Amino acid sequence: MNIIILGAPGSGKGTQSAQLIQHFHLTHLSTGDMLRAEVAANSDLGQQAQAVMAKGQLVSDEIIIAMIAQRLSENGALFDGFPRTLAQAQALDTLLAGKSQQIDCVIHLQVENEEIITRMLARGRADDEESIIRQRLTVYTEQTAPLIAYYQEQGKLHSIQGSGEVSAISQQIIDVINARQ
Ligand code: B4P
Repeated sequence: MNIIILGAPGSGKGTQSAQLIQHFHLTHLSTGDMLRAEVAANSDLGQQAQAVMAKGQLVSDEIIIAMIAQRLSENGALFDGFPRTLAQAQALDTLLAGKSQQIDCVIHLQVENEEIITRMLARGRADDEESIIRQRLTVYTEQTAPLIAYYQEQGKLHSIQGSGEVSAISQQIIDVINARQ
């Protein structure tokens, strides 16, 4: 089973992924976590990525797709924060088709922008400064939100209200995934 968790920055993708990988025993593939690990290791890729992330922009499709391609397994995965562009989504479809797999279900977490800003200011990660958060929300609208229609047309999209108790949101997602199996 391959599942994507899609949503604006701060919508709770990482938070919900932590619950879902335990419940469904999936491999967690978070491109944000991978990039932060590269930054922490001060690798060439990390140095490149840090500058881009600090501005609230997306790291290049080429780098991201290569990172994911290296980590795909035969057992299915939970994709967290990936894909974020149409090019990434199409590349993922091609990579999975090469393994006779496909995306089974896309969970779209919906949260109002003002709640997102409040959450992220409270989190206080390096890229959680208000002007950067607003930039990331603009990038989301322009480059990532088109994926909602992409997966809707394939009949794979499930939109879930992402505000409220974390455990109640997790349960709704689990119910949606179980209903598709
Ligand atoms: P990510 O690491 O993907 O992070 P995110 O979108 O900021 O956060 P997420 O939605 O996971 O929120 P979280 O659960 O932590 O991306 C970081 C950067 O990496 C991007 O800006 C980009 O530069 C780069 N990048 C990553 N993937 C890329 C790709 N594919 N292509 C190009 N570039 C890429 O939740 C946020 C906060 O809300 C937390 O403090 C949490 O505790 C809180 N929260 C969660 N659920 C809540 C709830 N229900 N109620 C109240 N608070 C809640």
